[in-house]
Parts: sequence; structure tokens; C-alpha cells
Amino acid sequence: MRDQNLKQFPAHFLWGASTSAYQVEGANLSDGKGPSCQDVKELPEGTAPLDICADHYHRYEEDIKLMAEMGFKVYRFSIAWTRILPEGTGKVNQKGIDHYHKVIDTCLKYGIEPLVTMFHFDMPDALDQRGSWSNPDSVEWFVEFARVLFENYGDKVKYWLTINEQNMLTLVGPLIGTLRIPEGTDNVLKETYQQNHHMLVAQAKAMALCHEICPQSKIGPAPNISLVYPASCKPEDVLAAQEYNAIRNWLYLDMAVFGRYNNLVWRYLEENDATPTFAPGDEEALKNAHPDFIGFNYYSTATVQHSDITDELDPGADQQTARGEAGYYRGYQNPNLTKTEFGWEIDPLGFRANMREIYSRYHLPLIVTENGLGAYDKLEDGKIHDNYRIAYLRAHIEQLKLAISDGVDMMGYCPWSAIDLVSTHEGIRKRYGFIYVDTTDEEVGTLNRYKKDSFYWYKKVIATNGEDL
Ligand code: BGP
Repeated sequence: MRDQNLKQFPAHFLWGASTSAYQVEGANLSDGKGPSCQDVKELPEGTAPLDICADHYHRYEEDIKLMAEMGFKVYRFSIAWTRILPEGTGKVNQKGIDHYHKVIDTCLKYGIEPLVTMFHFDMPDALDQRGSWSNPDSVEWFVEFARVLFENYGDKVKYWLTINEQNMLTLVGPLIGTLRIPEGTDNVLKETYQQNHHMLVAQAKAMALCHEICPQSKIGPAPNISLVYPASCKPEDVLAAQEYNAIRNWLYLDMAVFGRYNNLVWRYLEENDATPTFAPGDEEALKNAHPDFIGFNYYSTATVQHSDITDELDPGADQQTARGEAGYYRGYQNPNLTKTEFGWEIDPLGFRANMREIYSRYHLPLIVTENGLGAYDKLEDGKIHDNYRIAYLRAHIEQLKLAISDGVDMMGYCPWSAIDLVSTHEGIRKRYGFIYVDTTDEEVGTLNRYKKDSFYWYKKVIATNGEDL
């Protein structure tokens, strides 16, 4: 390819970073908060409990001040449903409402736009007890929660995200402690996609409600999008990649943007007796969502090859490890990519391909809501030399710039994570933050904050609007 004439980052590009409530806040049953599915799950062996995490619930002021020091224009965080509605529906917990007012006001004080995720892997346990997303009422539960959020924070929050990584909830839910399938369910796939359908309708209704209650705000979905490569140029592998792209990625965005099921996914559901039932009004609700932008998380691409129906495939996988599904696709390790210490492939060029592909399909502004490197950081003499993280982020931001030059409308970049926090299933030893938190999986430390080398580097990146990488 020729040398490209590189465009600059837009003047108001939203540089920032992300966290999620259950992974960063701690205080998981304090001040009236009800338990979520995360609080009642069995923790993976050797991982930190969720009662303290980074103690962001108590230290948000100190943390947001550090984010301001880095020059953040945006802070993406989630609101814990069970702080607002401890039972999931019904009685509102004023202390929870007040808490997020304080977080939002602190952001605004420093000129940081809050980018609020409404739901990040933390279903209220009380609602799980009522059938979780299997219950058709779950759509209205979410809409009730959305209404409380928009009515309370709508005049302060310009950017909203609906459901974090709904595709991961559906594909690897049990691994991240979410998506409860009621015991005794015969057809688990059908039930999973019925739950998925309820979430899709809930999301669509929440987007429409946002436009009604706070017309000055913008709202979008936040799936985890990993463009899927075929393992070779064999036509069979290309077809397999199309299958997995549809199942993993496009189902979620086709629905959020166009309000229709992806045809390959619908065929896959029909073949497996797993098509969801539509309630009256669903079709219309799905068509009336009209997101303003697309948020997406990107960690790596995925690669698959053809799979025969007789294949025996290892079902074990996490968010980034392509699984297989006999007769559709089979996960394949891309020999052209290196991996993180935690086994996730690293593919900055794939990041550019991802952005190009999403934009050419949907033509909505994009914001990266997660991207980052989980690693075992070491604190030595008050310093953390995370040059490996800088290298990862630099390589990805370079590709972001190329994507902008390709004509992709990019609004912002929020890597994971602003500060160290507890991973979905690998404890706090798997660190992502610009800010180190002194605590381990084994014992709670001082919780003091330290600026990693990446902190100073990102500050320079933001100060030069992405020119000095
Ligand atoms: C995404 C989730 C985050 C986050 C991140 C890193 O899938 O949205 O909540 O944790 O991945 O994953 P992990 O914590 O498994 O390393």
C-alpha cells in the first residue's frame, strides 16, 4: 500500500478510558445496594472478591482527578443497576442516585464528559430469581431502570451506552458470571437466544426512551466486535468466517441499527430449533431504536476455519478465544499474530480492518469503548514500567489514525481500563490500567494509586491530540 496522507484526529476527539461498576467500585453491598449476579456467583479460584476491588466507590474523586491530570475528555463508567434499584425494579435507592450524581459532577467539574454504560454484566440477583432475561417482563424491567437513569441524569449526561457486550453475554455468559439459564431448560440454545431477543428489544426501547426524555443526549450499543478472518483462502473457510462474523458480530449491530435479524443468524437459529418468539410490538420497537453512534470494544480479531458437522470441538473459550460450532466454524490460532501474557491475540492492523468494516456496514460515528492489554504489572520503587502496554496502545492508536484517514468517522477512544480493576474471571493480577492500584488477589493492600509509565505517555498523546505517539 502507498504511504497515506494522514488526517489528524478531529479537534474534539474524545480521549479517555473505561471502567465498569462491579469491577472497580467495591462497596458491593453498601449504602443500600442490592446484590447483582456478580455478588452471588462463585468466584474463580484465587481471584479477589468484589467487596473492595479498586475502592473506586470511595475514591472516585481522587481517581477522576488523576484522569483529569492525564487530560481525559471523556470517562466511560457504568452505573450499577442494583445501586439504583436494589431489587431491580420498584423502590429507588436515593443513596445510589446521589452517588452517581457526585461521580458525574466530578467529571463535569474537570471538563470530562461522562459516557455512561447502563448495564455492564451486573444483572440484579432479585431479577435473576424472577427468571432473568428469560422472563418476557425483563424488557420492561430494563426500561424502568432506563427511565430512572434518564430522568435523574439526562440533563448532565450527553453520551449513553446501553448494554456492554451483549454478544459476550450470549456467547460466553456463564464464564463471565452472567446470563442465567433457568434450571431444567431442555433447549439451552433456544433459551439463550430468547434471552438475547429480550435484551435486544430492551435495548431498542431504551434508546427510543432516551431520545424522548433527553433529546439532547446521544445513545448507542457497545458490543465486542472482533472481525473474523478465514484461516485460508479456501472457499469453505471464507464461508465459515461469514458464519462466525454473523453470529458473533453482525447480529448485534444489524439489530441495533436496522432493527432486523441478520439472515445468516436467523437461518442458524432455524437449523437449531432456536428461533426466539416475538411478542406483539417487538418488531416495531426494534425498528424504532435509531442509535446515534456505535460504541464497540476491540481486543483482537478472530480466525476460523471450516468445520464438519462431525467435528468434536473444545467448548472452552473466553471473550476473545474463538470457539467452534460443529458444522459452522472452528476456532483457529492465527500464526501471524503474537499473544498477550493471558493468551489473547494482538492485532493492531485488525483494529483498522474492524473500524473500516463496521463503518462501511452502518455509517454511524464510532467510539472505541474498550481496547487494551492485560498484563502482570510490577510495582518497583513506586514505579511501573509498562512499556509493553505503551507499545500495544501506540500500535492501536496508529491504526485508529489510519482508519480516520480511510474516512471512518471516529468520535473517540476509551481503552480498558482507566485504572486497575478486577478482571471478569482472572482477578486483579490481570491489570489493564494507566493507574496502578496497590492490592492483590491474595490480600487487600494500601489501595494507594501509582502512575504507571503509560499514564505519562497517554497524557502526552492526549495533549498533542494523538500527534506524538
Ligand atoms: C471485556 C469486558 C470488560 C473487561 C474486558 C477485559 O470483555 O467488557 O468488563 O473486563 O473485557 O476482559 P478480562 O477482564 O476478562 O481480561
